[in-house]
Amino acid sequence: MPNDTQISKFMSLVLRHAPEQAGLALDENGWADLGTLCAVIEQKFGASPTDVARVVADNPKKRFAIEGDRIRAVQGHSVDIDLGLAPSTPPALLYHGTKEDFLPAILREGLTSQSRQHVHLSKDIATALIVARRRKGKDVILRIDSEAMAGDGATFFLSDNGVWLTNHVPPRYLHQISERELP
Ligand code: HQG
Repeated sequence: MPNDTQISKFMSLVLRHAPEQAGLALDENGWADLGTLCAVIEQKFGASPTDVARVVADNPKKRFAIEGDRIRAVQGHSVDIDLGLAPSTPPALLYHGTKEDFLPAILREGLTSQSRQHVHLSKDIATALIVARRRKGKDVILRIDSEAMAGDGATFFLSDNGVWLTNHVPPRYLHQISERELP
């Protein structure tokens, strides 16, 4: 029985960062041929197209979308693609989970997209904490005054799986949430 997590991680790798590792070509909106991907996954993991469909449907973060004979990751890319998302008005406040080690640089430069195409922001503190906990070290949660940012002309996008995306969050919109305010 193929391991769904391994398949999902491989799909994230090739659909977000390194399509060439599966012999895939992404179009300008990030779509890849589903049949080609399934053939590679069958060879690598012994998993069938039905298994791939299950990984997509059951993915806890709904990371992938299938449309007809094509598939893409709904966010998180480092390769230069355009998700084609329409700008969206964010809630008044958004959150970003990170680590204490990154804080001096973040407070100096703001949140920058690093290797990804966008800065990723969460709709609530609980989600931001999950993002922060992916890495070792002391968690830091930043609150973003997204209403003021949008008012000043910044553009926000909402990915198909509920992640808020923007290009850069300047330091003046950031506020560190104190430990006693954390759940
Ligand atoms: C930090 C997962 C220094 C930033 C999650 C973060 C998310 C800075 C790291 C998605 C900085 C980048 C994205 C600056 C930002 N100086 N460090 N100026 N600005 N950083 O992985 O937000 O499971 O690219 O705080 O759930 O951690 O992949 O971004 O710690 O939605 O679907 O640089 O990845 O989703 O790390 O996570 P990442 P992220 P998936």
